[in-house]
Amino acid sequence: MNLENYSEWGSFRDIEGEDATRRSQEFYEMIRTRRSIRQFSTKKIPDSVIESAILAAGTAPSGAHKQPWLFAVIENPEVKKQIRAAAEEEERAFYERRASEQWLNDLKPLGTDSDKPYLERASHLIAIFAKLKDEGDGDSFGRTYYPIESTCIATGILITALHNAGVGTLTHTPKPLKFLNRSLGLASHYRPLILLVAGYPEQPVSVPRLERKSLGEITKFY
Ligand code: IYR
Repeated sequence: MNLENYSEWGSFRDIEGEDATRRSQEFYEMIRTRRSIRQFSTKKIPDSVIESAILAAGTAPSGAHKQPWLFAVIENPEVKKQIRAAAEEEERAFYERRASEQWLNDLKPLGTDSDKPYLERASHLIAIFAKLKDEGDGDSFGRTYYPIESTCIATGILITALHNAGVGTLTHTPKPLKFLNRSLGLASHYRPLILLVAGYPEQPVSVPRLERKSLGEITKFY
């Protein structure tokens, strides 16, 4: 292993015993209250919260450190309106034609339909793109590696950071999402992955009754 490009990283300090346990439990207590939100108020998220959450997302590991992601932050009511119209068109096709009976059945507990008022109401939409190529010099393109995996990891951190700051999110994925490239003027090597709805939940906050799998169900220890 060639360590020529390495330098000392002072940020890692050993966290011992009880301290480690307490911190891991505190983090779990914080994140276990995250829920997908489908009723948003119109209250605005401060710019500073959006900015530091995106900086947090940008700390995700990525293939060959290419950081192959773009977070398109949308607050403009006209752009939201356009995105809502395009998303609802795809959703109507999904609910009326594309979705199988089984899929529709699986969605029943969530009570969702093609009406997506939160795409206009919520404070922000963050359209998340994976860069399938990197802009190089002039007309040439550089490569990116594992752009989709890397961007999904970054998205997880973004959702966690927003939740930690009291912001509710919904990972909305109308398919196909190509209309986002048109609405936002982005070339096709930007692959739209998720339209993240971000804002403050309408009070009192209401979410579907559901249970999370236990540790035993989601883990195998060797
Ligand atoms: N995209 C649709 C349908 C939908 C699909 C899944 I998988 C969900 O977990 C929730 C909804 C919609 O947003 O209504």
